[in-house]
Amino acid sequence: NPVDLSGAAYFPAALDQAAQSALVEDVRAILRVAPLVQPMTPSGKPMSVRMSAAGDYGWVTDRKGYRYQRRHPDGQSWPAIPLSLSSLWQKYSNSDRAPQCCLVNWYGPEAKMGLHQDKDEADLTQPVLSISLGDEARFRIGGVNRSDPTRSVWLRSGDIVVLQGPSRLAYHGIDKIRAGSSSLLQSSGRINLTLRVVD
Ligand code: MD3
Ligand code: FE
Repeated sequence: NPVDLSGAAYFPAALDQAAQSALVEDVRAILRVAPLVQPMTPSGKPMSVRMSAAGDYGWVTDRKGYRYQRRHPDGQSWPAIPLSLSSLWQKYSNSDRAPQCCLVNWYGPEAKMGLHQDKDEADLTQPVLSISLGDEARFRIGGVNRSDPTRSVWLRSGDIVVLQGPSRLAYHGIDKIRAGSSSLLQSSGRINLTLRVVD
């Protein structure tokens, strides 16, 4: 059962090694259809995290702005969300909806993600489910105001976090990756998967 993490439900070590390896294979299959891209913020700065997605929608950002869209930047539809991931949504999310997006974030050793809120989804009462795979990452979560105090936790491979309730609008980010802390992936790096209801 979960640990309270600033209102989020944190399930450390929810996935065993076999489940983690199976998810990595599912991610590799997604990436064969929808390769990782280095997103550009609207201001023209490249993000250090590379991204792809599965499902009806992917989240993209470029000089035109950030948004959910039904196609990869290369033009193809996103691949379907694998059953392994929709099953985890069923088990952990407490949502009555099906996930419409599985965002794939890939972190190299130097990648990070600044403090931000997720509010591009139409219904912010729907949860977001996060799965961490590979190297450990220092995750920071605060409150609904950028200036609220934050706390940090190292997310490890196999951890699941369900963001719902007040935590759904909390500021959060990834400060750093502990490169080489996991041998799950072929190289050092981290994958974060987030399942979302978009519209
Ligand atoms: C708190 N991803 O994709 S996962 C993101 O590790 C994102 O890649 C981070 O922030 C990552 O938007 C953090 C944990 C997480 C995901 C979604 C949230 C925390 C959240 C949405 C609302 C509040
Ligand atoms: Fe986020």
